[in-house]
Amino acid sequence: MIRAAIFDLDGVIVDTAKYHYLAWRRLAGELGFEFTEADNERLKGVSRMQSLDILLEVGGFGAAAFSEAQREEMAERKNRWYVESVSQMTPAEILSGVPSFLEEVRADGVRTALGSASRNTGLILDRLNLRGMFDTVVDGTMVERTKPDPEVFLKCAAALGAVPAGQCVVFEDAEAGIEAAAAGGMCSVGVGSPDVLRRADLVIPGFEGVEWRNIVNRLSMSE
Ligand code: B16
Ligand code: MG
Repeated sequence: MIRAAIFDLDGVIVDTAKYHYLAWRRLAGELGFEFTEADNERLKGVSRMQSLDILLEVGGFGAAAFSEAQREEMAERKNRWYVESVSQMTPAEILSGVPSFLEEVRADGVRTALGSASRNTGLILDRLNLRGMFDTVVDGTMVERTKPDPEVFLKCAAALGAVPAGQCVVFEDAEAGIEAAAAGGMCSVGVGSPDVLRRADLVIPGFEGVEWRNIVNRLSMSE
């Protein structure tokens, strides 16, 4: 029986990957190299500092090329550009089918949580007017270990009233997030392509036309 549904933010509720990409690409440009959309795929679900390390590796910079202070400054510079973009977001950018899906989940008596690696989660939820749809929010400011560690999802389950992991389902667009769900003993629904989200219990392309009860039935069949 599923008692809690935990949602990732970027790539599940809203497509902020494009804003992350524009900001990382601008930083790469200032450092004198090109950062492609394919490179950007590697940053999905990964924390800000880990993303910076991947970007610097793509640019051919070795681990010792920059001091800790320089790396912090670069991550902050990127974040300022990113925040400028997401501050302009409106509820129209919520991914198709998401609001009605969340309503169905809640109407079924299932508790809802948002579990994201992003330290900008609060700002984004306010811009989208979505805070009221989640019983709890755990974000990148509240965890020590990033996905694929299950900490963020386990904290969601705890905050929802110690819901056992076996009664939680996680909706995720990143491989690291699907692994985190499995590591925490939770089942998962991948949002995106089955080729990428191979380890998910079930994969959907998005929420448009997707019914909550149908997901529950399909998950119980895959048990
Ligand atoms: P920030 P999620 C993740 O959010 C993004 O997928 C990832 O690309 C980003 O680097 C990370 O948040 C940190 O974001 O710089 O805003 O703290 O997918 O876990 O909701
Ligand atoms: Mg994501």
